[in-house]
Amino acid sequence: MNFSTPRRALARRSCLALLGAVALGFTSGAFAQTPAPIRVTDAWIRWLPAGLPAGGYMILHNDSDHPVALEQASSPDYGQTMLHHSEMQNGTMRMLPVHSVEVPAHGQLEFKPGGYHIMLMQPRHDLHPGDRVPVSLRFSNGQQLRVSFEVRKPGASSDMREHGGMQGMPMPGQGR
Ligand SMILES: [Cu+2]
Repeated sequence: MNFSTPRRALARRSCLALLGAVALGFTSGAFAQTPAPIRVTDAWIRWLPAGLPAGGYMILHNDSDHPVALEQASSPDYGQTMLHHSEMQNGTMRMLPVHSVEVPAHGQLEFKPGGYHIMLMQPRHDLHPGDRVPVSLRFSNGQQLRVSFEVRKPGASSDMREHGGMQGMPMPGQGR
């Protein structure tokens, strides 16, 4: 009810993180130290028409003394989710799956068009610009975050160019 004091808000968040970790069956070793606080800002999904895979972008902030890696992303609105990195190879933009993405201690890492992104595939229903999509993020320190991503229309011309390059990507399961 009352979120007026920062201490109270922090305690609630820690409690939620703990519950999430217990539900997933993490060992007690994960709690030998306080889970490092990862924050997410500017979370958005690039809208594409009718069932095409969409890219999820955000900025990860690591306020802790240790590097923390994003290991998994999932969303109830999509049947399959992967972590991808876009790279230029022989003049063509290609997307490669990555197992984890490390955020440096006291640093940040941006998921953005042309770089790291969450590949959101098999949408379970029609999504439109302005919609909000919940995405769960799991980190190497056991922390879990549920983040609300805003669906946005592709705007800049660079977005469109990259999209053109994405058409030639290997489909999930074929690439490596
Ligand atoms: Cu991708």
